[in-house]
Amino acid sequence: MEDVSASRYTDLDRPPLNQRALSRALIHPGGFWQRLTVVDETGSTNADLAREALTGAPEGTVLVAEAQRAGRGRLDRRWAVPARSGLTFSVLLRPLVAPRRQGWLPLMAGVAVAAAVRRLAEIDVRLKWPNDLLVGERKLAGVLAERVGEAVVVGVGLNVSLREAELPVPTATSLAIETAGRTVDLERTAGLDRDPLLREILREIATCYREWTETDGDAERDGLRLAYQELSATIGRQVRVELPGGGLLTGVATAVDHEGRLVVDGRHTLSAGDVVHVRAAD
Ligand code: BT5
Repeated sequence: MEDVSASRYTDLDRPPLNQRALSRALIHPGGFWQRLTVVDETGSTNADLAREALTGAPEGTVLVAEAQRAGRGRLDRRWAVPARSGLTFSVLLRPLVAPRRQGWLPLMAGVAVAAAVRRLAEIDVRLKWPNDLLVGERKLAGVLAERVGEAVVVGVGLNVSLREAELPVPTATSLAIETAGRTVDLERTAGLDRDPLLREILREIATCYREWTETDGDAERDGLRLAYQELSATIGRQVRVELPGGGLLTGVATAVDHEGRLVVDGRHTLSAGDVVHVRAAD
């Protein structure tokens, strides 16, 4: 993969996030978020928070990095963006929810990020199962949920100001690319400012997560399943699923079940760990 860590865009184009302002806006007594740290650079925010989870960091801890040297995707893949061109952060959750329902957690995060982005950037973002955020066929953001004992670290990478030439893969896109050509007025509301975007995303995650845990993870009862279905770019489509063992499954994605698994042709159920890739079939 091309090295995109060095960017020819200047600091002025990409102002840093303000940890104090973010903390002031998000952390209140009795609120969900407990601690928010912004670091200039790290390996991976997911790896860092996983370590903190083991030493007892509380639910509601947030770690944001302006740059990552080894951003993680699923299955040992990478997440790469130039410094300050996107949002790369992780949140620590300790869900007291029946284990069989915890498959919904990463999907819930996808719904929350999509809702916030749709609201601020006014873009038709959809979810590719399990939790990629797509605009059309191109990937705007990815979510990585990793279990650490009883805790779950949910990491989000969202492309904000990347230009075409900076995209790490041709299938990627960014808010700047998707909102280019809008009038100045729309640009202002286009959610290219990372600070309000991060606030909105974190507020949405807290709201969705609380609703979900209050129903003991029952995606049916808390409306999550419906919200997910409405945003889904996968359900109803012909898909080709690559399985880790090299197998291939084709069929129509018919639903997401009560455990967050993708149902293909009404009879095959797939959890995220059983899948390398879900593609729209040609
Ligand atoms: C994901 O994995 O999409 C989850 C990405 C999660 C990244 C966040 S950043 C903060 C936190 N800390 C971490 O270390 N990770 C999380 P996956 O579905 O496996 O997709 C990875 C694939 O997306 C790569 O193999 C590339 O093809 C592609 N990709 C890499 N960087 C991308 C980018 N910036 N935009 C779009 N696609 C990208």
